[in-house]
Amino acid sequence: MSTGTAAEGGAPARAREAGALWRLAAATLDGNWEHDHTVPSRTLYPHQWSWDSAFVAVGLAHVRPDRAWRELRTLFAAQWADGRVPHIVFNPALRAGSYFPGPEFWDSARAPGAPDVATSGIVQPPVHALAAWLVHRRAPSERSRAELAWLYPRLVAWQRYLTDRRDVGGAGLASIVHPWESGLDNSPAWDPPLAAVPADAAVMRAYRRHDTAHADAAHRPTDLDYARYVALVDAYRAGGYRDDGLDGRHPFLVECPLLNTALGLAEHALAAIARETGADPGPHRERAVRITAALVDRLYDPVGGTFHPRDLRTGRLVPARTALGLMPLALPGLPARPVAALLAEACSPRFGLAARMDRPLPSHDRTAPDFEPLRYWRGPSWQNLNWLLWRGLRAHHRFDLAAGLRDSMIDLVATAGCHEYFHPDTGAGLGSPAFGWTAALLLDVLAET
Ligand code: 2M8
Repeated sequence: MSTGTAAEGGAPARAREAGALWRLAAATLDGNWEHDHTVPSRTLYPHQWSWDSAFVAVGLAHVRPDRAWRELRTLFAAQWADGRVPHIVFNPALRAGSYFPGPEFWDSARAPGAPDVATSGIVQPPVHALAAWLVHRRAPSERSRAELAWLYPRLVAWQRYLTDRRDVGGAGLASIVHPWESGLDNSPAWDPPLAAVPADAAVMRAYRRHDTAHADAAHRPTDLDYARYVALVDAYRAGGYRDDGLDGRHPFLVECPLLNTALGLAEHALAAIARETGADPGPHRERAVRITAALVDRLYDPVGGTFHPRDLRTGRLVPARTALGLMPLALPGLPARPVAALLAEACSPRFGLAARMDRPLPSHDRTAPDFEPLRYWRGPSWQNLNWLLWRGLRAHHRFDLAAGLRDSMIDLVATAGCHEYFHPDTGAGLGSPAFGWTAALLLDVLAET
């Protein structure tokens, strides 16, 4: 696959292509808009997803800022009393069975502190403060300041939930209780901790998977994966989605490098939002420093030169080298050594980052035996990971590599459309064909070009 939109045709052709891509991305977001939020995909994911909405807001800021704010407001209107932002907010207008596991499975209504609307009980990476800040920065106005002021206490409560209730390891990082909380559902990073969760694939005969009706089963998590996903929700829901005492009773507890990178990025964004809304940015800056230090201390392997999840059940780092490990580069305060190591890791044959990329960035080490180019988060290229890394490269002044990654991101959509994910060798589109964050984040990189 040839990457680099500058390859043929010169500047006017490039500008024409950028214009067409812009219109495609804006039309995709319009098509996925659903009265007060954006669905990730009309077929596969017809409700509102937490981190999708944050990425989508970043894109909407370029074309429909009113909707960007609405998107975030709708999500935060479903925030739980303890501060958690649920990973799915269900659209009550949809028929039962339009997604598995649906509202009846999560049964949030019975959980203390859940909102009136039905939601899931788990979370996703907290990229919302960053999104809110970027939406405001795109076109600061009285309106955007008012939106920031509305969101600020909610975003602070969201951080508190993660840092106070989810710090199961007691070292200043949040733990995830389900692979879905990382956003990278079936990443090889979760194989060892997930293997310890007792489950039988036959359990899935009692349920109807919705995803395999809309996507190729060979591209999706297996039935055994799903049996374990279901078992983990069962366990968490049985405890009323409470977080006290998780250590003794929950079978999956992991410190994730991506979720904790987002946690640190959120404190940086909250410092900026606090400054803008008349609050004190100091505590946010201090927390960003502490989270960054805890990430390095707990999840960085100085010998291997990358970050790994820490499985709290065994106390050990999970050995797989996945794209999760590159994500701390997004933190502006990351010390020089891990920065240099992550740049080397990203530019190695494992991930192939370059100023001119000949293949897209994979979500997993392409030299690993368990690399699967077609299966979801086990190899394919995803635009949200590309975008976070792109921002990190710019934060660390690697504008050459950032430009290479940006060109690759643009090329993927130019070649295949706004697909959910892409084949890491050919760039062919995989998963849902009209996917929210792919469209949104493309707008953001095009706007910076
Ligand atoms: C995928 O996750 C959901 C469960 O939350 C699923 O597989 O059904 C992941 O790609 C996740 O990161 C994403 O937020 C969600 C909606 O796009 O789909």
